[in-house]
Amino acid sequence: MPRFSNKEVLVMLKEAVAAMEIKGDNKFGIRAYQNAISSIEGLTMSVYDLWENDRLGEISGVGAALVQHLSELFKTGKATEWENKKKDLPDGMFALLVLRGVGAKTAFKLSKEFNILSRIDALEKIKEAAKKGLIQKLPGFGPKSEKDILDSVDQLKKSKQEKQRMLLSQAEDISSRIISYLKQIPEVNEAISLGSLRRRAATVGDLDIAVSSKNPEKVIEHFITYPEIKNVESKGDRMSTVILTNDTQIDVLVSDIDSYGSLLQHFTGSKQHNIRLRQHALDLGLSLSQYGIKQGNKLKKFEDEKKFYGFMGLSFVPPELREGKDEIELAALNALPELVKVSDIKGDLHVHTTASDGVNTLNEMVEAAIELGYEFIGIADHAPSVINRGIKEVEQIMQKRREEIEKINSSQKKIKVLFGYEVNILKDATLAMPDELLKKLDYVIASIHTSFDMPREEVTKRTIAALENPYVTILGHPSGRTINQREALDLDWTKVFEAALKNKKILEINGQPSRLDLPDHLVYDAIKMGIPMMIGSDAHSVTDLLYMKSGIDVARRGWCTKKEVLNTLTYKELQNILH
Ligand code: DGT
Ligand code: CA
Ligand code: CA
Ligand code: ZN
Repeated sequence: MPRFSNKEVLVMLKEAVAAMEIKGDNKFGIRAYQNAISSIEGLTMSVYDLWENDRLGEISGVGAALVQHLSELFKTGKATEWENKKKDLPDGMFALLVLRGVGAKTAFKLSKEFNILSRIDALEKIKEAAKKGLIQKLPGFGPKSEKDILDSVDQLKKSKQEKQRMLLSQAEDISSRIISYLKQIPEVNEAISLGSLRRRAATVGDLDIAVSSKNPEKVIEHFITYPEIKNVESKGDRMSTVILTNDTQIDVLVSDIDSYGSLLQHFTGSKQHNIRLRQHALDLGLSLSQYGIKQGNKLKKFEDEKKFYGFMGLSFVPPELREGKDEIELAALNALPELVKVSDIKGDLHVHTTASDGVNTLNEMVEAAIELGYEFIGIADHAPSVINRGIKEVEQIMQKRREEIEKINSSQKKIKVLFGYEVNILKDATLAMPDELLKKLDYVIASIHTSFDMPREEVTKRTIAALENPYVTILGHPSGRTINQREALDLDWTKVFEAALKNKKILEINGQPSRLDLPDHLVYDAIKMGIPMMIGSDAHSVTDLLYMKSGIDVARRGWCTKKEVLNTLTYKELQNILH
């Protein structure tokens, strides 16, 4: 069975709801499905994973019946109940639900009117009808709704055509497999990834791999026999481009050992950085290439990059900074920032456990944090729902949790455990937990997990309201994006940053590979204004704690030094800042 993604599950649930609406099903039945949808939309874990761990029942809003449907879906590939609901309705209508402004009733009406029976040509047919101006003639429709439908079809097409960029983490997996393959032959001296991967960009288009060798031809011959290759696009003495079976493009570049440094510099980019560097070289009467630096007719070769930069009077520019800002001017003054690094991190403040949607217990997460050498670990489970359980019960849960944490803190000296929650910023801009409970915590991460699609002004106000709450410490994954899946919230960042500064709040750099949020260019802007960052792994398991490294990548691309990052502080220093 395929592993269904949350997104796929959501599409199926939404189609079932649409069918129920058309058939005029019972309101409570529909409500149950809608609750499940909004709760799955806010989940940070995969529903499929939860099923594998027999924990579907723990998703709030997902009752016994839905647990059974989901289990059937994951086991057999289909959920009979949902299929039955859609029986007797034209299949084509469900393909229309993805269009902006098209709900169940509209989709049904359009599919009847234009005889759209199958999913396959549904969008083509509706586009045709819109182009002919037939939609605006229907009762209840007008020129505006017709244009919306047309635009929305075009947008969908475009986003499907655009080749998706890989997540940095995926690119890294592929590149490390290729590099270990390359290193199987003794002719490979060194091999590393260049381009956007080396610059640690959040997404990567193609992979660029550099090799140093005394025998470049042998390296190329070896490379093109890599088993995952679908097609060899080009093959030269020192260069080859291939496409893998998963459609990833790989450029391999081989150089002699004595000019490897120049090759690294040249193909690490970015293009903008290289353009500026070339200008800097020209000003010195030099010209640059992947083979070295030319002064008149004389070519000087460089074994390593540091010497390459040094020859032009520049200090080494870390790859994360090579984006064409003012890194070259600063390198000339030896004034580049000393970027934060993994070993500066003294703890993690965004960690989930089995108390919410994590897969490891409090004790397991604490043990793992000790292994990592952390001084502190902040447990920030999703806060228990006050609406479902009532204040009294939530208070008891918190009391019990506090005792568990105290017990760990008093029984050993290696690590301090902090008690926080990740609290939802609701659609109406209030927090999902009242102040009287928030103030009992060591700190609070406030995050948006639902209703992402809000107009700019409204979602900005919603975010600022959270920043103005005196008990909120950190704004979690502030942009709300998930890469390749969900756009960032349409926030007015200047206003958000001003509010963070004024209220002395901290912004998270969330290290989950598909979030990487705050995005790097916004980190750069925020720290310029003096707003501190907290790098959180958002771990939902022991191994996820390593997402700290991905967060560090983002921080470095945002020019963060140690002093801008909260969790480089010692536990003592941190205590003064938290509640
Ligand atoms: P990507 O692949 O879209 O994620 O971004 P990059 O930065 O890896 O871009 P890519 O793969 O086109 O090129 C790698 C680096 O090589 C790029 O940052 C600049 C450098 N470079 C230098 N000369 C050339 C050239 O002639 N063609 C290309 N494509 N890149 C060059
Ligand atoms: Ca590339
Ligand atoms: Ca390339
Ligand atoms: Zn979250």
